Order: sequence, then structure tokens, then C-alpha cells
Amino acid sequence: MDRTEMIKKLKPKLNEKRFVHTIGVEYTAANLAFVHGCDIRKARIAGLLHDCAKCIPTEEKLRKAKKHNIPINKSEKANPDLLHGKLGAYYAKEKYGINDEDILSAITYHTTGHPGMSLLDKIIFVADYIEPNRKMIRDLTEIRREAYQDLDKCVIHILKNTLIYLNGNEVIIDEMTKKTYDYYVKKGEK
Ligand code: DGI
Ligand code: FE
Ligand code: FE
Repeated sequence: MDRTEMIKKLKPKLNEKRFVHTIGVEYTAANLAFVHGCDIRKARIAGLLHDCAKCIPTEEKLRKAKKHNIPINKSEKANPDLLHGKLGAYYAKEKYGINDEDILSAITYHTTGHPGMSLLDKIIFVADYIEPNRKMIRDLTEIRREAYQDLDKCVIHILKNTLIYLNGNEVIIDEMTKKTYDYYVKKGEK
């Protein structure tokens, strides 16, 4: 499936704001791939499809995950919107014909990250946070600079701010978010 065909399929699945964000992530991921020496084609596809399941209604996300035998953890049960990464990777494969495990992993983990992320995983995780249509949030100017200068430092900064934000909202924090943060802080200390 080429990009035009992919977009034709994807656009009706998203609202206008999410589509604009998606194109922003695609181009930001491509730019990060230029700088950090990652496969540009993979970065663009992962960027395009990362939120393909985002606009499915919350309860339906849970239903679809069960239907497709996607494992659901405690925090995903409490907050099924977190499933849009795993569900997105499922649709990328089944509906968009993506069999590349690197792309599917980047989509799967784009919300929480995971310990030992690949370069492409990190690029999508970061591009999702910094793309130009994101509303200004704490430290975003600095985080955008770090994205091009020190990717691991940038990943830690995003996770740290996400954890602060989530703590403030008193929601259940996915174990993976915390694990990923601890992993990269430790890695940075070495
Ligand atoms: O899908 P996007 O909005 O582009 O970005 P995303 O996939 O990073 O999702 C962001 C949302 O996910 C935001 O509302 C915060 C939430 N989130 C991220 N990590 C966790 C989390 N929510 C909970 N409950 N627990 C987490 O660990
Ligand atoms: Fe997302
Ligand atoms: Fe996103």
C-alpha cells in the first residue's frame, strides 16, 4: 500500500485534529530519522499509523482488544484509551498490510515507551510529543532541542514530565511508563 492509499484509508478513521497531528508526527519522525540515521520510510509509515486506533470509542477499544486476543493489563482495563497503541499495531498489520516488526513495535509502544527501545521506537515516541501541532506544554522548547541533540535525554525528559502530569491528574500510571523511565535514568547514569 502506498502513502496515498494509506491516507485515504486512515483519514475517515480520525477526526480533523488527530489527522493534522498524524501528519505532524509523520514529518517530525522523518526529520528525526534524517538526524539520527534511521530508516526514513519506516519512520514515516510508523508516524502515519501510530494513532490509527485512537478515535475508536473508549469502551469499543476494550471490546476490540478482547476480540483480537490482545493482552490487557490492569491500567489498560481502567483506562482503555491506553490500548490504542497495541490496537493500532494490530490494525497496521491487518488493515494496512504492515508486517515490519520494527514499525509494529514503534506503534505498539508509542504511548508508554518500553525499556530497551529501538531507534525507531524512540523516534516515534518523541515525534508524537514534539510535533509542531502539539499545544505548548511544560519544557516543550527544550525537549524539541534535545530531540535532535540527545535522543535518550529527550526520552527521559518526556517520561519525567508525563509522570509528573499523570501524578497531578491522579490517574493510574501504566507500569511500562514507570519502568521505561527508570531504565533510561539508570542507563544515563552509566
Ligand atoms: O495519542 P496521543 O494523544 O497523540 O499521545 P499518546 O499516545 O502519548 O497518549 C497521550 C495520553 O496518554 C495522555 O492523555 C496521557 C496518557 N498516558 C500516557 N502514559 C500514561 C497515560 N495514561 C495513563 N493512565 N497512564 C500512563 O502511564
Ligand atoms: Fe497515541
Ligand atoms: Fe499521537
